[in-house]
Amino acid sequence: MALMCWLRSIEWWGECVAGEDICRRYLKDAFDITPNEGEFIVALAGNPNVGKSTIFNALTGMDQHTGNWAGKTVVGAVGRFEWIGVRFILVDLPGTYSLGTRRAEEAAARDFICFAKPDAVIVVVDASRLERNLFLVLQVLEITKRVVVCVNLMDEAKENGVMIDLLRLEDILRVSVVGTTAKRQEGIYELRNVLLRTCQTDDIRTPRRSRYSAVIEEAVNDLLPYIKRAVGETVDARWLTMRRLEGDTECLRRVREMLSAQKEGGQCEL
Ligand SMILES: Nc1nc2c(ncn2[C@@H]2O[C@H](COP(=O)(O)OP(=O)(O)O)[C@@H](O)[C@H]2O)c(=O)[nH]1
Ligand SMILES: [Mg+2]
Repeated sequence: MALMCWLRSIEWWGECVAGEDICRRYLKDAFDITPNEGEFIVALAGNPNVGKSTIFNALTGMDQHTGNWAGKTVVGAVGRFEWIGVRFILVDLPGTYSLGTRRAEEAAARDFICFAKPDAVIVVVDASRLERNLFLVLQVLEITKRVVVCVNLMDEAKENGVMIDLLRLEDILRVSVVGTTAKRQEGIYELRNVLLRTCQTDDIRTPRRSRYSAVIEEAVNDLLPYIKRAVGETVDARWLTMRRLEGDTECLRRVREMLSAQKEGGQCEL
C-alpha cells in the first residue's frame, strides 16, 4: 500500500524534473563555484586518514588542512590546477566510510557525487586496508562510472609485506587504478594522466556493480522503470531504487528536493 502511494507520488515527481542545471546550481550554492568553459570537476573521496588531503595538496600545490562540512553550509577544500593545458577544479570531500545518510559527512560526499556530477571521482584507498576501503569504492561505483581508484600509502603496505596487484584490481573493478605514495609525491604524475584520460573520454567502461539475491534484483527491476521516469538521467536510477528498497527516505527526500527545485516555483510534498 505504502509502495503504491509512493509510486503514484513519483509520477508527479517526474513532472518536476527539468533541465541540466542541478549541477551548476548545486556547485554555486554549496561551494560558490562557477566552472569556466572546459574546466573539469574532480572529487576526492575516501575513508578518513587515507591521504586525501596529501593528494589534494600534491595535485593543486596548495597546503590545506581541514574543511568544514557541518550543517547546511557545506564548505570543503576546493582547489584548481592545470595539466597539459587542461584545467581542473578539485574538491576534497569529507572522509567517510560509506555514502549513507546517517552522518553529515556521508550525506555531503553523496550529494556532491550525485548533484555536482563530477567528471571524475578519485577514490583514495589505504593499500594496507584494501578490503575495508573497497566498501566505499563499490558504493561510489553504484552512482558514477567516472572513477579512478587511487591506492595510496603503498610505502606502508610494502613495509607491512603487503603487495597489491594493481592490474588485477583494475580488471576486477573495471575502472582505472593508480598506486601512490602521496607523502613522497610518488605516482602523482601517473594519477594526473589517468585523471585527464578519465575526464576526457566518452568511452567509459561499465564498472563492476554489486549484484544482489534474485528476490532483490526482481524488486529492483519492478521499481526501476518508475524511478527512471521520475529522475531521467539526473541521478543513477538503479542506485536510487536500491535506496528506496533500503528505506533510505532521507536520501530520496534530498534527491526529490534537488529535482523539484528545478521547476520554477515547483514544490513537492515530501
Ligand atoms: N607513509 C605515508 N604516509 C602518508 C601518505 N599519504 C599521506 N600520508 C600521511 O597520512 C596522514 C593522513 O593524511 P591526510 O592527507 O591528512 O589524510 P585524509 O584524512 O585522507 O585527508 C598524514 O600524516 C599524511 O602525512 C603516504 O603515501 N605514505
Ligand atoms: Mg583530509
